[in-house]
Amino acid sequence: MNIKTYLTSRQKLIDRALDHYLPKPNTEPTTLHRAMRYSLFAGGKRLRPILCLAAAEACGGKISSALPLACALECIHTYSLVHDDLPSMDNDDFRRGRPTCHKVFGDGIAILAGDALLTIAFEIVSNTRPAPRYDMSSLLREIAVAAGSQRLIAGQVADLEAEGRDVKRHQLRYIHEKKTAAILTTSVRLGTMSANADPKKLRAVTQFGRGLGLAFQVIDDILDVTQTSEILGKSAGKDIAAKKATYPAVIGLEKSRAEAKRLTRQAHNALSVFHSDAAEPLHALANYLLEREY
Ligand code: GRG
Repeated sequence: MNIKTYLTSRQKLIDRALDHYLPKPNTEPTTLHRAMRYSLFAGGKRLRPILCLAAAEACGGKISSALPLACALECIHTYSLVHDDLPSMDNDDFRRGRPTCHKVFGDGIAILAGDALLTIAFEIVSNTRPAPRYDMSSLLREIAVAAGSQRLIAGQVADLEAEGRDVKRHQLRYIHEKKTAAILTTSVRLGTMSANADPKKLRAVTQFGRGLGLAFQVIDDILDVTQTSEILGKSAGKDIAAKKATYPAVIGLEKSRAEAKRLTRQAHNALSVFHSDAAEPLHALANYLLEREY
C-alpha cells in the first residue's frame, strides 16, 4: 500500500467530519469558535483518528461507525496541545507551523478553546451508535480515563515536575506511557470497539498501541534534537533548553533509535492475531511513524 496516499485520503475524511462537528466560526461566541478551529485545522497529522479508523478496518468494522470516535480523539489531542503551549506550561510560540493559539487569541481564550475542545469530544462521542459488545458508557469511560488525571494529565504533571531534575529511565517511561502512549492506545482500542471486535483482538491492539505510542514519543524526543523548527512546524531544541526529561538526554541518541525500533517491533508482533491484509494499514502506520521526519 502507498502510505502517503492512504494518509492524505484519511486526513481529508477526518477534516470533513471535524468541520461538520465543530460549530461554525460565525457561531457565538465567535472568538472562541474561531480559536478552536484555528488550532484544530492548523495542519496536524491526524494520527490518532487515523489509527482509530485503521484499527476499525483491521477488525472488519465500518469507517462510518468509528468516525465520531476518531474526531473526538483529535479534539482531545488538540486541546492538550493548546494547553501545553500556554506560558504557564511549555510556553511555546509555534505549533503545527503557525503561531500558537494563545499568541493569536490571548491566554484566556486559548484556555477556554482547550476546555471547549475537550468538552466537545464527549458531545461528538454521543453521535456514535455503539456496537453490541461495547455500550456508550464503555466508550465514554475509555476516552475519559485516557484523558484524565491518571493518564494524559498524570503524564503532563510528571513531565512538569521532572523539568530540570535528574530523571531515571523508569520515570521517563512513566511520563511517555501516560502523556503519549495512553491516547494512542485508546485510539486503536476505540476503533476496535466500534467494530465490535472480540476481547482477544482488543488485547492485541492494546499491546500494539502501547508499543507504537512509546516508540512515537522516543522518536518525538529524537526529532526535537535532530530536526529544524521549519520541518517540525514547532520549536525544535526546546527539550534541551527547558531541561526536559527525554530519551536522548537519558540514554543518548543511538540507544534511543534502537529503543524506538525495538518498541515498533513489539507493536508489529502484537498484531499476529490479525489477518495480514486486514492489519496492513496498522503495520504501515507503525513503519511510517518510525521513519517519519516530523
Ligand atoms: C495539557 C492536559 C495536557 C496535556 C499535555 C499532549 C501533551 C500533554 C503535551 C504536548 C506536548 C507533547 C510533546 C506531547 C507528547 C505527544 C506528542 C508527541 C504530541 C505531538 O503529536 P503529533 O506529532 O502532533 O501527532 P500533530 O500536530 O501532528 O497532531
